[in-house]
Amino acid sequence: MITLAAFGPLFGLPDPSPFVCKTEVQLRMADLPYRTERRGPPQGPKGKVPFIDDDGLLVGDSTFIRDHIEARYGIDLDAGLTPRQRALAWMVERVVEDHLYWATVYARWAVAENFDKGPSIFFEGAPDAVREAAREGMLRTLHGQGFGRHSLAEVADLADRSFAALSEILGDQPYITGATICGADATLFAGLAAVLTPFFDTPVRDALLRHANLIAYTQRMMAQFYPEFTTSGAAVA
Ligand SMILES: N[C@@H](CCC(=O)N[C@@H](CS)C(=O)NCC(=O)O)C(=O)O
Repeated sequence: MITLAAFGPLFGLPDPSPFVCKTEVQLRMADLPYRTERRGPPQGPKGKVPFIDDDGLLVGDSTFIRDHIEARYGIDLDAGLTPRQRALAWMVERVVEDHLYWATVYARWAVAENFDKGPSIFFEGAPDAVREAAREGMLRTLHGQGFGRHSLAEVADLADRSFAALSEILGDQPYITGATICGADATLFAGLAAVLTPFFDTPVRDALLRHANLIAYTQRMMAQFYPEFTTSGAAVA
């Protein structure tokens, strides 16, 4: 049985980490039995979550977890896609994980009121100094990545360009590459849901709210993969 290290439902989301959420959706797409367990980044092979424990084998990083489950269980989450659609799917993943993710991190960690009601929860019970050091560490990471050098409005502007591009690509298709669901739909859904949660009121979210097809897509995916979450009263918009 696969165990997925996760934080658990938080911030109005199935998981506060879009990478965990992506992996969970891919496990559900693959129809593989799994359970989640609260294990923190330091316990993982890459020092991050998600990671899985598959009968004693630890695999870290959502992309390598996908590789592992596809190879070990004979699954292709991109089955039916043309080479061009597969290429597009990879590009979509890169925009979501290497661009939009950092706008999400900025909105949660760099905006003081969002940090106080959001990520600071991870350090509940710890001394204030630990919480502050973690926040400063993330701000340094954002500075290194680049977004930390921008204002919130500039970050929202950059995010908006990615939302506009994704909205254009999605159009009125059910899934990002067309009629057939693929692995990148898990990534896109998780990345959009992380922004769309009403728990954090940010200009990045406001930018996403301008794209009705992305909102409808996120809600459809939530209903498809987390019916229990949708009916528990949580919402993504
Ligand atoms: N490339 C990784 C990214 C995972 C990631 O950034 N996870 C964050 C949570 S959203 C984490 O564990 N951060 C803890 C840390 O960096 O110490 C993946 O695809 O799994």
